[in-house]
Amino acid sequence: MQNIVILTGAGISAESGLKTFRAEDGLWENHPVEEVATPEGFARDPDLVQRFYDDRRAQIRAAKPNAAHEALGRLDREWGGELLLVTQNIDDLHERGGAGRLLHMHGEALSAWCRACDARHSWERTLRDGPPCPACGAAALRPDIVWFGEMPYQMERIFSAIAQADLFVSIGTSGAVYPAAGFVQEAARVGAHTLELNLERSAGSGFFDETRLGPASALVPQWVEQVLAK
Ligand code: BV8
Repeated sequence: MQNIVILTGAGISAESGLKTFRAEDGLWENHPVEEVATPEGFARDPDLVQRFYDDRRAQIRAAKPNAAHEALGRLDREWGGELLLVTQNIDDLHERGGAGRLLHMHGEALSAWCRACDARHSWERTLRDGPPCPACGAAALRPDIVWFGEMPYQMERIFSAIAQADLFVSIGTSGAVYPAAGFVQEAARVGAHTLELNLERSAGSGFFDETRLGPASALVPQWVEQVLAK
């Protein structure tokens, strides 16, 4: 077993204190998704959306990677085969957990995107006060986030990694949002073994060869130990 593709969702950062989306006190509870995570919502009320992501950016900066992030960092350092960690999360806890072979398919909270000159800038401050773009000076910065109806990032790289995968592992995701929710079927189609690590069964559980239920901070270090022991 050489080539591994891992998909993560909000559940892997829950134990770092970052809200998930669909839990009862989830992110979508207090902010209707169409208001804060669509280009239409941004056009309608940019201040509401900028404040939503400014708050999340501050929460992310205050958060710390947990044992699940750390274990994936270790796997990345010690795994001699191909490895691609695809996250739906906009936080940087995978990077701070030591992962390098990583991509954010739905964007990053700590990045700002200029709609005037298309430049992207790492961004730790707020955007609500309309700061000028460091490259072109225009007050046209938006969160560098993939909103609903927008094309996720690096889809070719993701599909070519899945096409070579021997093992596909999904961690902390409800399988409710596409195209991410469809990756397991693609992995199964190319003959990869598919494993789900999640607190509860997800919408996609039926597509996995194996599902292990429990908190990521316990399941992920256990699984990484197992894989590296082989
Ligand atoms: C697109 C960034 C078109 C913003 C996000 C096919 C069928 C139906 C609908 C569609 C379809 N194809 C496209 C659509 C439309 C839409 C979609 O899927 N809608 C859904 C609602 C039905 N998809 C899109 O719009 C996508 N774009 O398709 O573009 C296109 C195509 C070609 C060309 C041009 C355009 C873009 C979707 C991306 C939107 N942006 N995030 C932000 O973060 O604010 S999505 C966002 O929601 C997350 O990134 C993530 O993807 C999703 C949330 O899911 P999870 O991360 O799984 O979180 P959730 O809370 O749901 O679940 C947490 C899980 O963790 C639970 O299972 C829980 O049990 C578990 N858990 C909790 N604690 C723990 C734990 N597990 C372990 N340990 C714990 N401690």
